[in-house]
Amino acid sequence: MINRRNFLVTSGATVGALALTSSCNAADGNRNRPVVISTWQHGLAANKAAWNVLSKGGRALDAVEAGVRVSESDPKVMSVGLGGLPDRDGNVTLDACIMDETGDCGSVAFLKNIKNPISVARRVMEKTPHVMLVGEGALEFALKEGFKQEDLLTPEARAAWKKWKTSKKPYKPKVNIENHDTIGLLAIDKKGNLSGACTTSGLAWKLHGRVGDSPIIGAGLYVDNEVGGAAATGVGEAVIKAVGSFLVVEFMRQGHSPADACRLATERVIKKNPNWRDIQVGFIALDKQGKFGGYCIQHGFNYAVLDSAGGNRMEEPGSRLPKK
Ligand code: SD4
Repeated sequence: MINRRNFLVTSGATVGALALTSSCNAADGNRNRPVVISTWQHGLAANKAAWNVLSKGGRALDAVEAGVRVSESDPKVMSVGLGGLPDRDGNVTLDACIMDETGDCGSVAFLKNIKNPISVARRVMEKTPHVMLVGEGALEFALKEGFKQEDLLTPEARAAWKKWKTSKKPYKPKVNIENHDTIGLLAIDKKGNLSGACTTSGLAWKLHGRVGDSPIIGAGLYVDNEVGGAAATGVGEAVIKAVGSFLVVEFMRQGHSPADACRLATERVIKKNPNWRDIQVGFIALDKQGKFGGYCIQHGFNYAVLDSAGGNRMEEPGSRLPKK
């Protein structure tokens, strides 16, 4: 079960307002909706934007897109969109995917110079017969769709890259508090429909051309409206090997709670990655009843939840390794 160490960040008044705008809440039996849940501290701001859509009776798909666009557009979030840390050659390359309640999905990978790859992923889903576009083709498509090109390498990200280059430190894909991270965001709307979005600049100092789990349906994100949704954060290579988010959903289908499903999927990641003690992988999950949970390898991963019962707050999931 999740460790409910809640860090309430909304004021009591805000929580009250949230309660008023929601037609269902955790108190009415086992149905909690709407709910939005997202990875890491920057999820708090994303949740708010998603809640603006959900509280008005909007569709989960619109909510997840609106939510993660906040992190993508924030230059201070150095692992997503504008301001994302570059690869080892100084290129910011972005990965994102989105999935709706019908099982439809869209994805972009290795996309340069477009601040909101999640919206390009949605267009791929809605306007093409394909699921995934990458690199130059994805950029060409985005430009045809009216997206604007911009330089995503902020002075702060450039300085961090220069510092890493001059330090000549060996590359180590460590992902935890010190490298704030991919946003995966899941939502259930008032109608009980689920959607999810995942977007990232990937691991800092990666090889040029490297794509992680985040744009891969089933790895970084999976949604099945009959069961629930899941999203992953951490070292993408490890998540891909276990098809992590799909696995979480399948464990929920078998009757496991969201937190337990995340724990079981983390165990599978551990089994498939002998280096697991040196990396972080974390999952979040949200089921059809609006129950949520998470689990990770290393202590230090947290996620943001917003529902009418508890407001917008951080939750700390269980971890396989204890706090150091
Ligand atoms: C990746 N999963 O590209 C992403 C990295 C990340 O939080 O930042 N995860 O592998």
